[in-house]
Amino acid sequence: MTTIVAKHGNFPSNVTANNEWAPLRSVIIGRADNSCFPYEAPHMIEATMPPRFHEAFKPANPFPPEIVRGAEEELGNFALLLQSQGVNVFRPAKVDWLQTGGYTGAMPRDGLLVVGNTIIESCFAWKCRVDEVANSLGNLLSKLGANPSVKVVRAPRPPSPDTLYNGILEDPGSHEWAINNSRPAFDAADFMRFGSTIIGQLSNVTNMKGVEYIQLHVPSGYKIELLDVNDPHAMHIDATLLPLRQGLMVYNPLRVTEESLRRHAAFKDWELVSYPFVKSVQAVEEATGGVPRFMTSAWLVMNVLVLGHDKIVVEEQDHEFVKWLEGRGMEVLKAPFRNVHAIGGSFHCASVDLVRS
Ligand code: ABU
Repeated sequence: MTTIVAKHGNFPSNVTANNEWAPLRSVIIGRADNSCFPYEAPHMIEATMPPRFHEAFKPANPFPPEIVRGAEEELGNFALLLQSQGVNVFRPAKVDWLQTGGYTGAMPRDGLLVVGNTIIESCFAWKCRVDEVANSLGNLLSKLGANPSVKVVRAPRPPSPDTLYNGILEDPGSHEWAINNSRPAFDAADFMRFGSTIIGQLSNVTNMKGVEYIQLHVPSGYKIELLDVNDPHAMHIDATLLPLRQGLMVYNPLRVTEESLRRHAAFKDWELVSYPFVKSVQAVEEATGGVPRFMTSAWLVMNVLVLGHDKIVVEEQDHEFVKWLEGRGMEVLKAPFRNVHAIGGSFHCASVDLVRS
């Protein structure tokens, strides 16, 4: 693949996103350069990462160079694809994550939650991610925040020493999650917009104080509701729910039930469809040329980006899902993304909607 660099977008006159499916006008697309494996206390790695790769989650361990190169090409291609669809695209700054001790700029969805005109920076649980947004997106946030119609909420620094593991390190079996509730912690990817309702989950990186912190900062009229999710390894909701359009959502049948979804008024009258093709992660890796999924499950197939007007971007190898979506009246744009998958996410993780209108 030849790399053609996407032109940086013109600064949007506003920021506004109220759902995951209205026409996408302006977006941030991540950058993979210099990505390194993130690292944390062993109990967090055990709670969230695939066992066969646990050894890799240590400081100063870059992802294999061919994967980083491939991922950067795929992200550049994704950016160009969106520009060809009339979407204004912004890219993070290039950061030497080995030198900063950080992870990546490829997964901006984890770090920024956009609700209405408000951009909320995540209070990351993982210490190696605390400066991720400042380093890769700090300039963009400053420029966006200079617009009086846009509200940017930067994250407070965590206490030093951090208290999130107090009581857990001493007795790992004593808590449901890998973190306690001693200070706000959340990854933005544990939340999804459904109009004035934000559906979220508690997870190994998101606690109740994190949920309360978001509720405090969203514009008035928005309410967070927590979904009952059956997943002890929970970390991000965007391979669990996939709204395709107003009134139609695919859900992960191993993590949520239709009954639990129906408890939320936001899904009243929605058609809720259980994802039909369950596969092992090994089968997925074989089908995509053996590129390892260091950080994710086979459910990453659901982590796609809806562009609005029933258009969607899907990995080019996900043939069954493409056919299924086309059968549902979606126009599917196929793009290669298997190397980005190795780094930790797919099209939804690798993007942040700034304007959906
Ligand atoms: N952030 C993507 C989550 C992927 C997974 O559940 O495997």
